[in-house]
Amino acid sequence: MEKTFVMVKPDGVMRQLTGKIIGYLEQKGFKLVALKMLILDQALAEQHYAEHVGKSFFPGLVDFITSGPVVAMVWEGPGVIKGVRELMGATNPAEALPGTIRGQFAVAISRNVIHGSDSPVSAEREIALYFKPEEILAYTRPTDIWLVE
Ligand code: IDP
Ligand code: MG
Repeated sequence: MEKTFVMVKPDGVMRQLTGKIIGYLEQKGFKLVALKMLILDQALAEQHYAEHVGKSFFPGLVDFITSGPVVAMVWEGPGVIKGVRELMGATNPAEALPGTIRGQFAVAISRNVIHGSDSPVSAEREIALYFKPEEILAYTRPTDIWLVE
């Protein structure tokens, strides 16, 4: 089954939005299969955001993402990679549609509360950055028969 990497960023944790964000993905029907709380060090932050090295916002982004705890997760479900991106809303919360996580909970691009992998290649890379294979759980929910054909 398709998997993606999702992270509640330090602003989301500090603003006590973790439960709401997890609840939002749970209500949709996606399955939480791995979760940990951690504070990123410089090296992990630079690896996580490797594609943005050299951009003007990169130093600020690394400072921010290492500034407090994050909640790192793996979510599973049909179309979960694109599905989570759509539920997150646009990168800039000013452009995120009402009803999306960023549309509801954020106003600034540098404080947009959630990260989600943007492609299958990113998902695989990001999951491996944060989780060992044995930390990703396989289980059946009683609701699976009502959610997945
Ligand atoms: P994404 O999080 O929607 O995938 P990316 O383009 O991958 O967006 O950028 C990673 C993160 O870097 C964004 O979530 C945002 O927090 C931050 N960011 C992106 N563009 C800017 C910018 O122009 N100024 C400040 N921060 C930015
Ligand atoms: Mg991105």
